[in-house]
Amino acid sequence: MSQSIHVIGHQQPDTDAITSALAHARLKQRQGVDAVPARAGELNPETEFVLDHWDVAPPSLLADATDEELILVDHNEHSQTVDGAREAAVVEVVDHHRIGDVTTSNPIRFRNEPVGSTATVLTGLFDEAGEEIDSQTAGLMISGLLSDTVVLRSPTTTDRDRVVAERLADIADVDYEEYGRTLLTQKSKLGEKSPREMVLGDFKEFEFGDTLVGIGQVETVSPDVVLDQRDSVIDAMDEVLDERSYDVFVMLVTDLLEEDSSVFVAGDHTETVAEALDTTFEDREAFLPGVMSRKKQVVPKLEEALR
Ligand SMILES: [Mn+2]
Repeated sequence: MSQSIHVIGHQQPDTDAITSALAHARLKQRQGVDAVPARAGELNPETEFVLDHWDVAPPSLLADATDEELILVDHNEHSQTVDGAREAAVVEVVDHHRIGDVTTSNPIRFRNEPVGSTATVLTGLFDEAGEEIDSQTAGLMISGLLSDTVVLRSPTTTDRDRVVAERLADIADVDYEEYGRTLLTQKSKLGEKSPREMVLGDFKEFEFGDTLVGIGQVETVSPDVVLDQRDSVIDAMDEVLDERSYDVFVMLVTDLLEEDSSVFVAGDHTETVAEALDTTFEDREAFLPGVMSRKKQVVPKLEEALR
């Protein structure tokens, strides 16, 4: 095949998915690989801010990956890949999530590490390749790292993330606390979003055995903007659950300053979800003290309970 390899993150891309596609494509290009960054969906306001800030053009949209060659970053399960990925050849994976169901016909490079962001993993790949990280690339990667770890506050944050953050901030010449606070504000721009857009903004789909599960998350410094319209948000969840035939739909509203979450539920398994998350739903809403991470504090518990 003579076509370019697409480096692409998950659907409903977040900042780490986009900046990792950009940074890893740069690394591959320096190694002589014909790789181009791509995206599987629209940019969120935080990511738009990041690309604007670092003066980087957004990756182009790949609407259908059929017959393409793909490097997956920031995900490795089919329920989250670009459309057509089942008919594509996955030639490499760089990720920091649970191992999903992507299979290949040939051996590939598969790099997965339990750290706070794909950017952290990628920094290691630059080092191993002996490639220098320029300040713009460091700016992209520190953005993914700070966004995913909620400025190193999320329980997903590891010591390595802290070391890498210091180093990338140094190369990019930013104060990461200050820059991180700006990112949080951008992430919280919910004002102009409809309930449906809130529900689908940062959204992931999982297959736990035969159970199809959607888990959305809004991370914000002003959770009341969402909680005040809870009835419309839950209506939007019911609508999406119907359209996509989910068995369970859970949505976290994470308060980035208080470091806790409220959760809404839709579907048939409220009792199971309540038990898994060690909470009680009242009128389809519950409170999860200390919960900030979908990946670490919610997905494993739901998987165990629903599979
Ligand atoms: Mn990530």
